[in-house]
Amino acid sequence: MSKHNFFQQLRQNFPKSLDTPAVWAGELTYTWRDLDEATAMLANFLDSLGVEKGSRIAVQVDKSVEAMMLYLATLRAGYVFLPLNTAYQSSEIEYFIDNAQPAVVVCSPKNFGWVSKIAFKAGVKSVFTLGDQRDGTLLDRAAHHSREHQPANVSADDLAVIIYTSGTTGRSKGAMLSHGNIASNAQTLKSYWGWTKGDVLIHALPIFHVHGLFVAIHGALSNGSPMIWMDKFDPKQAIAHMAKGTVFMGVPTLYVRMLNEAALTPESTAHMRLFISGSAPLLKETFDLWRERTGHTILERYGMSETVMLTSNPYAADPRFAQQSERRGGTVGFPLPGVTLRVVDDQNHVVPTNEIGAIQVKGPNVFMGYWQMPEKTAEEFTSDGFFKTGDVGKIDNDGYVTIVGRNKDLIISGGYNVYPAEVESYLNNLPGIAESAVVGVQHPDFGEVGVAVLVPRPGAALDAGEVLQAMKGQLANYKVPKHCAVVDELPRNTMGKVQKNVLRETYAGLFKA
Ligand code: MLC
Ligand code: AMP
Repeated sequence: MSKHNFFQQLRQNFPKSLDTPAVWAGELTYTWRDLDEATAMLANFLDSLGVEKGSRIAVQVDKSVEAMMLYLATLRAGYVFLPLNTAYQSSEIEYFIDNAQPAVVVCSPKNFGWVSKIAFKAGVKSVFTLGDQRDGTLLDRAAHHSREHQPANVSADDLAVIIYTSGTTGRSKGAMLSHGNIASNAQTLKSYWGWTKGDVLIHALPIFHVHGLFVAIHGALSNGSPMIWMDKFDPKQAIAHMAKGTVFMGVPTLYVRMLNEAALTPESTAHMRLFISGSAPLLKETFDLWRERTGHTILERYGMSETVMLTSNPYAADPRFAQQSERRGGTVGFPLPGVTLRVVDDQNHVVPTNEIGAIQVKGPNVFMGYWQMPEKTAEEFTSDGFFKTGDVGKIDNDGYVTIVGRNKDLIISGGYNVYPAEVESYLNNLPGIAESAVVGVQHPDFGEVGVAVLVPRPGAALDAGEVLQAMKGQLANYKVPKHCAVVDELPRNTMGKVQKNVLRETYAGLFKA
């Protein structure tokens, strides 16, 4: 019995007519049969490697339908998928491979040289390549395998995916999500967002983080809905796809970029049913402008790698909240059915309505813990089993949740998380830098970007441009600050702690539109 295998659950929702389109990707059309058979071949190939169940399959490849198939095949065969951002550079990849000890690594053909070196050094037995033009050794090898595969027997608590998230201190942590975690969230969202026959998803996001990988792909597949596949987001193309699509999911930057296009009109979006935003705060201004320009009201939701989706504005009248159906800009809506969300003070006591506190959550969607970090996992849960999100917010009289900030030192830039501590530790190791502080400031396109403030070592002449250049190629591009300032000293409070709020104020206007 493979009823808990999440791939098997998705497959049961494939349409009866398997020869109809499942994905349109440029010139290519993939049918549901293609998805079924290709994932079977890939799953059989993974099985043929003789690796143990529960082994990690680490994947750093450009976005492609085949990359999605590799994800589905990994679930199908009962292994653990470990997606890695394509922006990660060698030192970052080295850490993930050492930490996760994958059995198999799949990388882009262009990166095989350096990735395989890291992988073999860490004891990985198998490294394959997968390009975005259906090329690479993975597909060559899978081509020899059967198009039939019985999905592996797993339990709901068996590990399905590890998603690495950075931390305020120390290195990244691998959030472990089970088949049951992702299945429960997919089922909840399918009904809460009113997925319906005839829906077509415009898939515009990367597939190495939960937004593009889970929320988008699971949404379409669990409804048997086809996807229009964009290898890379392009605002003009996305708007053109709206003539055929009905559902769009994006981080706020995608909405900001589409608003810059004259083609965005009530007519060009008339076929659309739903626009969803998340991963970063959607400015009320963007929410209002979108409604003005298109007549559609964006539905904002909130989630995390550790929990998948937690809250959502209503799609339709929500009987749990006095039949409210209003999508309120600036809020992230209601806790999803099955999710318990509370706002607490420093003593862990629930605060009254409208008061600000730390957001904690519980539910079948909440992850199993951090990979091989039991102490860190224990720290992030309360004694009564709530996960501490690190986000700060409030719940109003009508039940809407608003996120007002974070008690984790985190910058969200274009939907990607940047932890200042990681960037600072890199900067502090560069020659000539005595100390550094990285803060997030408002940015018209990315929402927020990092600014680095540097203090030179005595006698050293620091060139901000050179520092930025030195970082590129060493750190994922989105982590590289968009500006470097050189100062004599950092502002500190009486305890000697750097006053990041002062720095944020100083550089607040740097990128104002
Ligand atoms: C690219 N750059 C970024 C950046 N993306 N810098 C800061 N923040 C980002 N997000 C760099 C580029 O390397 C380049 O640097 C310069 O900025 C301009 O790049 P661009 O060409 O404008 O970027 P582009 O390739 O178009 O990518 C922008 C983007 C992309 C918004 C399309 O960042 C993106 O797909 N973001 C989505 C992230 C996402 O899926 N998040 C979900 C996480 S899940 P240079 O130096 O080369 O000029 C999660 C949980 C939840 O958070 O709730 O969903
Ligand atoms: P990640 O670790 O990449 O999964 O990012 C999760 C974090 O993104 C959350 O803890 C929030 O801080 C933030 N986030 C996600 N959705 C929203 C949203 N709609 N509004 C504000 N912040 C969000």
